[in-house]
Amino acid sequence: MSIIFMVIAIGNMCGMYDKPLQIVSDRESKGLTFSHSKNLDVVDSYGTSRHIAKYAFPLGSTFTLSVRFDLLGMSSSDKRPRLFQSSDSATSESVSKRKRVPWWQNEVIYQIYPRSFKDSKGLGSGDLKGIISKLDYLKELGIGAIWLSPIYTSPMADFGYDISNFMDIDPVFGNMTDFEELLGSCHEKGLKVIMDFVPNHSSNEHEWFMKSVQMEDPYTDYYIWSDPLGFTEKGDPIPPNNWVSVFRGSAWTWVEERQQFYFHQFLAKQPDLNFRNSHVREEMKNILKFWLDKGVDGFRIDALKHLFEVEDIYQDEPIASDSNLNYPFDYGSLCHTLTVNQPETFDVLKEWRELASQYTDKLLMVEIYDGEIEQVMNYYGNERNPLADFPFNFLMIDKLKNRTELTGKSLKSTVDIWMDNMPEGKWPNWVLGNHDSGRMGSRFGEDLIDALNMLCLLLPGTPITYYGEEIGMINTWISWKDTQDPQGCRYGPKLYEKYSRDPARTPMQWDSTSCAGFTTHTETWLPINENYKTLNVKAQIEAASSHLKIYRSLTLLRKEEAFRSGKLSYPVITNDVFSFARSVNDCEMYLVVINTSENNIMVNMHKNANFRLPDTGVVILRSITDSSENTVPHSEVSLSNLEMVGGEGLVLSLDIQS
Ligand SMILES: [Ca+2]
Repeated sequence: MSIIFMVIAIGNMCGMYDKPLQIVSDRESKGLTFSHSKNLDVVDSYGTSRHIAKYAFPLGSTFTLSVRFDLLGMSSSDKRPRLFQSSDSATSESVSKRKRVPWWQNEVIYQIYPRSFKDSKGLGSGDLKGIISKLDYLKELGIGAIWLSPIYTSPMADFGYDISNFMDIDPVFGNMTDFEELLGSCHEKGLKVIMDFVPNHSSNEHEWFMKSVQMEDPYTDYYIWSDPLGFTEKGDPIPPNNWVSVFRGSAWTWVEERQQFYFHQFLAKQPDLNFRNSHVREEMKNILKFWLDKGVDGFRIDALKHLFEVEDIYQDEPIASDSNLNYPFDYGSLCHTLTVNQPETFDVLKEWRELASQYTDKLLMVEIYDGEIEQVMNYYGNERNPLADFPFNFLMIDKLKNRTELTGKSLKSTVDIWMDNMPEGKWPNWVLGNHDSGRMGSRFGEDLIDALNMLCLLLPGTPITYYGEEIGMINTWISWKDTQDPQGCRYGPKLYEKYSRDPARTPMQWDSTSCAGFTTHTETWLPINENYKTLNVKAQIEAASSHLKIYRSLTLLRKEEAFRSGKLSYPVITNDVFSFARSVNDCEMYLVVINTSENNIMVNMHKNANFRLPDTGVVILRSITDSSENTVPHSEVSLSNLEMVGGEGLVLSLDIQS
């Protein structure tokens, strides 16, 4: 007798295998792995018959699978085939036993730089309607949330990080109706929406600042104003201290009208708000409440460590010992002891946490670039005093600057720094690129793109993917004439290339038509990378294998319980090899192996191993650079002789029970 049922129902069917059984599924693959302690006959959609104990379902493709197994004569311990399903259905036993976790621990967060994602109006720069038109793409990608870089009303001196109205949408991106449509459409599709929140400063064109200049109450002290220390012989006012702006030059700008300086950690067009003023604190809470009440799912809090400066501003910061830096201009020429990570910052973050806690499951992630890991970890808070859900983990950007610095050993120590310092009970995250850093393919090498996405999506924690990294977009060279980024502009034509963030902000490459399908206009706000004719979404959907297909497979694969909650271990770490394993229930293990070198190598996972691995594994995914017959997905490979091309990543499924 045969029973036919959908694979999805397996979790509830355990215990019914007292008769010969056939499984037939024509359901689109969710990346399942089937395994059993006895060999079974499996016929896949290609008509290939296999007599095996393990079968990795093809990822991201439609298939028909038939499995026949005769349970008569099996011992009772054999009677439960282990079928690991990756559907987000709650039918699986292991999923139902797991304690409820907030959505952001299960999902991939995808950062959209709205100006560069998709233009719906034919103006050459992206907008909200453009994002709405690509939601199906995002859903199919398998991400769970979008984080939008700022879309608020802004004079765009720092591309939206200079906000003149925190509660409205800039016309460049659309209007509030468009935003509400975007939010509603995302929620209909099961996608969360995270807003950028930029509390440290406003635009100098914000009405608060204009009223503050006029000393109009209650705005007089909304910003950080200071009398001059004195005047030079020429009659120029002298700033109260030596503090330098992140974007170079004095952090103080003189206002004739008020006969005072105001302080700005960033551009002069971005005056710092005075968080010692209770009205300012209330205003910022009202802004958060405004967006939470609209239904947004969380915030990415910008430049938080800059929120407070010491109260007594008549103190200089010490000069750094690095003589390569140009004092008094470069930000790095000072040790920032008085202007970052001040204790009051944590009090304000706590207020925001308490506000967010009045809603359900709202995510607070904070941007903290800091060389001292303890400082970064402070933003998690602790059990008694929870603060951010996580500060961004920028270690793979800060610690590993290029291919030479990226080795198996350095990757391991970089992962360890986060995992070892993270407070008890907190949740990790992984960032490999963003709007402030170069594209990962350009920093480390294009051969590593798939491997780096494997790393980011399969380590325990929340992955944050910058738009375009799923197709392996690389930095675009931008001429001085085309440079837009204020950080690049302030360093001038000779130095701008070192500092400009434009190369990683160019338009998304959708297809090979004119302007990469990004806009119908003939020009774009930043040039499109010339490689768009071959490197684009459409080409990668149509290709037999592509970065995009690997990425989609990874978002499916990480729904497996082993990746959601499994243990993390490192079987082999050498200069050339970074490997990690994720396992659950002591029976199924996934192994991720990355060849960090540029050379083809043979890896023996049994040599210098930290624990015993089985003899073989089944290939689930491999980098698109590998075309060897031996590592074709679904094939069984010897763990003593893993052939890997330069920069390759491999994901294997192992049966560790036998
Ligand atoms: Ca500040």
